[in-house]
Amino acid sequence: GRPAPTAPADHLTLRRGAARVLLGNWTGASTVPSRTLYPHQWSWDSAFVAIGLRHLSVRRAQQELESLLAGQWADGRIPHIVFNPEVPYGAYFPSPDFWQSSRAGHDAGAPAAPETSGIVQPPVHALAAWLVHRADPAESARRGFLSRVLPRLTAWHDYLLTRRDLGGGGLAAVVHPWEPGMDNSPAWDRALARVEPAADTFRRADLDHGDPADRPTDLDYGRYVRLASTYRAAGYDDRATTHRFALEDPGFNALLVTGELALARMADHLGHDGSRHTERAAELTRRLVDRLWDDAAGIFRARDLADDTLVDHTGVAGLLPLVVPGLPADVVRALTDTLDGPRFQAPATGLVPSDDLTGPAFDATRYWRGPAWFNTAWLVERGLRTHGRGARARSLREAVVAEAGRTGFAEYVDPLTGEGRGARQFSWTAALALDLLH
Ligand code: 2M8
Repeated sequence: GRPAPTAPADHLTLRRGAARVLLGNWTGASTVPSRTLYPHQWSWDSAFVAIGLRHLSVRRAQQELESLLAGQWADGRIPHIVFNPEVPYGAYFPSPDFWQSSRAGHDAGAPAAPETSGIVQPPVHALAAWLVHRADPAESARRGFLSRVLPRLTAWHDYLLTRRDLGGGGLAAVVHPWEPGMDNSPAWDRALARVEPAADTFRRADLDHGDPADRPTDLDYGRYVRLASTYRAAGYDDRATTHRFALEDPGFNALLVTGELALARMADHLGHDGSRHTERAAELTRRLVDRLWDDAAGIFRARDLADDTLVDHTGVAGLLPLVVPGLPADVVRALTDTLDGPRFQAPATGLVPSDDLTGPAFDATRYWRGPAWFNTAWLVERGLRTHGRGARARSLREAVVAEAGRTGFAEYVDPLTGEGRGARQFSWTAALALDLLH
């Protein structure tokens, strides 16, 4: 059963609590996802954080994105981690000496400093930049915010649509389970089984702070390390390596569509012609539906480029294309039916579980194999509003706000019991709850 609800905190208390989390996790130029588990800057975390931070300080929200962009590579990629040199060695694995970006990634365009990882995360940044701009257009204009970030965000999307179009189908592929942000989702199990795990010569730092039952397994980590070190050995050059792991993820590509639409608005706002981006968004939307929509299952699925098939797996990433405005109406209808059907209905929280509740791999506590997350709920809420499902959006919004407050801004929530899991005072949980309170 659900734990007894605490007295419903009023919105003012919640806003203050969320603000305290964001102030506490601010390092001076950016925000750590968690002081304990994730002590550096993460790519899509920063985008979500900026979306919430804009309600507290537009200036800081801009800085959040700008400091991430300081780690961008010359080939356009935005790395999934920008390392803070002041964090002690061993506080997080894999650390800068594993990725060796400035040396191993030199030819691919890694900056001499800061040190970064060599892989990427979902492209939420253009949407975040546009929302940050809109929060205070005058301050944005004064600092030349859009004109500084637009070329960089364009280069980022160009990287994804050229170097990462590994299937030749006009979508971006992910080459590591950390890239779609849902590390140990069952969506990757079949593809990962082809990867020989690295010998256990590394030390996981996550288990110093997290319950092993909430985290990926050692076998998962062995494979994560193998894939990353193979990429590193190829100088992180997508042309010089045959990726053992290459999939088109529906969440990642749906975010790329919303990102292209945001770039179009930014370009128009600056008096440039945004139509190139509008056209790209329309083309990406068509590809997304052609290549990843599974009509029989009523959900989007990942495409495994090793054998060019859809992965037989149902997870929250397959609902995220709801954020795409140009989705065909019958697809939207099927997606909202799936959202409200037995596979995703978690009455203990009202949030959206990360995995099919009725599926064989569902695990209520283990990270991206079942728990409900706040960033995916925020995206689904936005998608519901985009498609005129106002009442349904409202109930999800209320769930996000209530659960964030009740769990002390937990990283994720057991969808069967409502118990908070993982880190607390987690940045994107606070940021996105704050956003939905506005
Ligand atoms: C988790 O991923 C990192 C690796 O990038 C980890 O497990 O150490 C994921 O939840 C990812 O989506 C998130 O961006 C990151 C930091 O919050 O943690």
